[in-house]
Amino acid sequence: VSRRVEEIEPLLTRARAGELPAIARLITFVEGESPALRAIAVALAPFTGRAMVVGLTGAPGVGKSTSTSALVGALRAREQRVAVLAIDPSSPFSGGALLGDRIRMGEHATDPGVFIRSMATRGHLGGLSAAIPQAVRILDAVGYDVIVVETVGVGQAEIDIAQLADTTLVLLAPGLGDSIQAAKAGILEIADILIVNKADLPGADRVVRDLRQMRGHAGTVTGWQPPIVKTVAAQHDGVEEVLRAIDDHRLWLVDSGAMVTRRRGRAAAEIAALALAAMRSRFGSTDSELLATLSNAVAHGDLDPYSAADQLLHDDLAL
Ligand SMILES: Nc1nc2c(ncn2[C@@H]2O[C@H](COP(=O)(O)OP(=O)(O)OP(=O)(O)O)[C@@H](O)[C@H]2O)c(=O)[nH]1
Ligand SMILES: [Mg+2]
Repeated sequence: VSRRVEEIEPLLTRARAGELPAIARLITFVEGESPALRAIAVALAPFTGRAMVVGLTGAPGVGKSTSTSALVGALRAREQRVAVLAIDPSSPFSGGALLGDRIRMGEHATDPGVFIRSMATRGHLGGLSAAIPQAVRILDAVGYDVIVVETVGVGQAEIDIAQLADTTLVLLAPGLGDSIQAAKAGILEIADILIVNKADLPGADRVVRDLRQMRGHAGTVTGWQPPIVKTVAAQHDGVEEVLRAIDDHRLWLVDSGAMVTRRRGRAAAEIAALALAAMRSRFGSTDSELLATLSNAVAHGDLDPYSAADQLLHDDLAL
């Protein structure tokens, strides 16, 4: 490992100096599941844990990318360095999302304090749960103050984002029956901050009312009740309020000790995802000699499958 660390050291130095191509290269390593990732993780571990990770999720077209862009602008005004990971779940729902994001976040394209990257999760065992945390670690270690992770709230993705983020923003908008959808998907349970975007359209106040009702007594146990913020992201309206809500939530996280608990939970999920992926690649291949021998024994009734699995895990043959 040490030799490999030396090989990647110049790249890490450039990335930590804020050179965008070097940072992009590191993220490409994550996407390609490069063998260099191990050495990168070893070298970067001491620099992690400083960034604020903000998750942003919601139904397709609700205004996530527009909101992210507005949020980036507001954070830049505070002179914070910001990284954005837009997760493309490679589902039919996200057609054209990447091109659209490039246009909507284009205003930050020439700002050296902003890193924007779309990541596809197809091909990763465990999707978001395996790859994205590693990308977040890298962006944290190279010095971004805030990392915004945007995911479409389809299927499992929004659950993963709540696990990954310190603060999860859930976006809704009028006209899509969104609040009802949200309740069904359990989105309210993962929201630290609820945002009703497109407040310029009719029906926004009704969504706010619905949310208030559904929110009910949420937070009476934890001490954090998700605030509801109205925005018109397309006009940067309400973005300062969102930023204030994020600040408030961060203070609560630190004061209540929830930050430590959340980050420990995140680390546990990361370790489990990596361990399971390693086990799958080690034991899942049907061409292993040990597995062939054990299968033969089980098929002949010389061994039961539980004992065979134990032997496979311990990598020894004790027939
Ligand atoms: N009227 C109105 N339109 C908005 C507002 N915010 C965003 N939009 C528009 O809504 C459309 C979708 O916005 P996006 O930011 O791409 O939404 P998204 O949630 O990122 O979409 P996907 O990534 O495809 O899931 C765009 O045409 C935006 O211009 C708003 O506050 N008011
Ligand atoms: Mg988008």
